Amino acid sequence: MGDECLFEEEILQKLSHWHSISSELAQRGLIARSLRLTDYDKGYLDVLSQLTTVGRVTKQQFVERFQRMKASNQIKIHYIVVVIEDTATNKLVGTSTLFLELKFIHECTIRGRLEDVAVLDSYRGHRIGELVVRIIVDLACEIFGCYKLSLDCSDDLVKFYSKNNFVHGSNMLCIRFDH
Ligand code: 16G
Repeated sequence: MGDECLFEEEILQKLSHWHSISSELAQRGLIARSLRLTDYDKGYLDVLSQLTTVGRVTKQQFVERFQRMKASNQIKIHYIVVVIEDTATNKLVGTSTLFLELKFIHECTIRGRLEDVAVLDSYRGHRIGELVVRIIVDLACEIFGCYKLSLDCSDDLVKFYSKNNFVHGSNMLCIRFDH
């Protein structure tokens, strides 16, 4: 099984803040990159489980989901999962996702959704969350030309996202299905 990337990592280097973001991460022994097929073994799901319930996901399920996202990206990019790796331990310590939603409104625009932002407990307090969010904001604005980038989060994280340039807009409501 090759070490495939979910998206072409070169796009990260085109971001206007890439140099400062990657240098700040490098000072902490960290790198930002695309999610890779081998990240099941590097603790990707452990990082996500800091955000919410992940449940039992086998390696095969992970690979199948990854390949489905990648196949979709090969038609038109929709799933950009960025991960932060500690180069000393080769383990993942943070992640964030940009989902690109195609719209008819605003002359067939694209809406970005910031999803699944998580940083391992033991790595908090080092600005990793800010940096990983900054990457997604820049991708949405500079690379994909999104007209807006939105997110939903728990009440205790409103302050964090407000500090990172998000403003309260519309409300988020949902129906939870009991499968
Ligand atoms: C947060 C996440 C969202 C994730 C949800 C899962 C961000 C900005 N938002 O709202 O992406 O899907 O948590 O929570 O990371 P749930 O399991 O309660 O639906």
